[in-house]
Amino acid sequence: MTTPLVCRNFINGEWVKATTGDVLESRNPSDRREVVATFPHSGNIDVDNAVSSARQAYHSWRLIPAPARAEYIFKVGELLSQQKETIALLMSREMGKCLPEARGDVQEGIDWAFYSAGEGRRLFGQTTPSEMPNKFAMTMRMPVGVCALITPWNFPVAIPCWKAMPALICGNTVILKPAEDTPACATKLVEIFQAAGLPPGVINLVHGVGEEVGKALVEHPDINLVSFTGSSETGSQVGEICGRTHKRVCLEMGGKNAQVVMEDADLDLALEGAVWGAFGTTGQRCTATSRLILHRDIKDKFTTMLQERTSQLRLGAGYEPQTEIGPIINQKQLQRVKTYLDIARSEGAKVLIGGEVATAGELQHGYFFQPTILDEVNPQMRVAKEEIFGPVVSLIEVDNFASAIAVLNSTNYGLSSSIYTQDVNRAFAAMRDIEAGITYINGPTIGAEVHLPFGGVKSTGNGHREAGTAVLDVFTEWKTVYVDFSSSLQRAQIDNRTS
Ligand code: UN1
Repeated sequence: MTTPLVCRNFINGEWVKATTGDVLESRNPSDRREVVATFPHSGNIDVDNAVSSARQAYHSWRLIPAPARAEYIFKVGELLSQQKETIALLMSREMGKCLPEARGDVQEGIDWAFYSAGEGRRLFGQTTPSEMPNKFAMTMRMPVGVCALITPWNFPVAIPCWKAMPALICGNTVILKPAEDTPACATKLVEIFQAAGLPPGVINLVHGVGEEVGKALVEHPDINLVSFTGSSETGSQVGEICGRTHKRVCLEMGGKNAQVVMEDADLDLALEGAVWGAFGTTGQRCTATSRLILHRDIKDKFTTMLQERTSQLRLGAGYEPQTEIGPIINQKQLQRVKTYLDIARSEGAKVLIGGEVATAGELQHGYFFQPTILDEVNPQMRVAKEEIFGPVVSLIEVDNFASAIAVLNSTNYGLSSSIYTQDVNRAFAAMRDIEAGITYINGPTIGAEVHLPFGGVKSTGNGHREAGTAVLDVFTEWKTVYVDFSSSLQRAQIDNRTS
């Protein structure tokens, strides 16, 4: 056990306690006896202070040329690279993911820094002919203003980076409200932004409880934009408040992602994809594979292969070298997974393997759930429709390609999707017909790259995309500029046409 890290809020370039004086604890999900960090239980005054600091900083930050703003982010990337191992270790203790995955999480932040730093020299607008002579027309991107970034615990470095970095390069200032489960990771990340020399107030960090600090930020009249990643329940509330208070809002919510395995698939490849997609990060990715849609001709064989491979997976603390499946983040989520197992049983699904909380030996001190396969699931069951966010995958049998796609599309969500087939015609039909923001052909549902749009259709999102150049449309407003150099009043064509 190590001494708990003492986290503070970061407001206007200073590390400060909550004005309430209260603190909360972040515990190790692999061993709940260990307090990883204490962090401020902030209140409305802390939120007000952070918003006014970000507003103040905005006036000058937006005027710094974008290539110069991007240089700070490049520096963040360099510092993150230097501290990758330390932060990954901390993440594995605080959030539970296996060390190689924790390194991957930090690497995603580094990739973001170097990718988005280049954007400082692009931020392209358009020039286009005017309909009038001696008149020039163009578009340019403007920052939106002060942005509240509300981030989840499952990618505690990558997601804050993929929101904050483009937001800052576009000229906005930000307030990060990280999940209550990962305050230490957020603190280390913001320390790096500070070390990169960002001016005071450009990035602020306010810790606390979502229903208090998150809500206060979303309701705050001086916030211009909210970018939220988290549950659909909370996302709906965030969207409602932002609608009422006229804020731009980017929502990234749940998924019920499926991998289809057709009868012509390379089954060994599909197996590796299914195990990684379903059980990587203990199934706690919004892109995790939670349904396997299996063609009836390969169903039995594939199920046997999957069961055998799953039975070999080793549970443990993420920082133990042999571990393949880490803990669930907290008691509440563990209870949620247990409840879904009760629902599955009561609806008639068959538990092929797993299905219980794991308590053997050292596991008793953490929140572990056995990797679980549910068989005989039909698309109407709740376990086939609702997000579980744990190491549970449901098997659904189909007769042909058309029903595979219909079953895949039969949920309210539409984030990630995958199909394993050797048939190029089916692959292209799947790309066209699957209702999801991301489709993988012969790859698992997880593994999105930073320079491509990330997000989902239907109830997964609200039409925005993060990552890639698409994220610039979240963090900027378009300005259209007309320059008339004719020295005369030229009415637009609509007001000028004779016929
Ligand atoms: C998430 O699924 O919660 O696509 C984020 C991936 C990662 C990000 C996942 N780049 O697997």
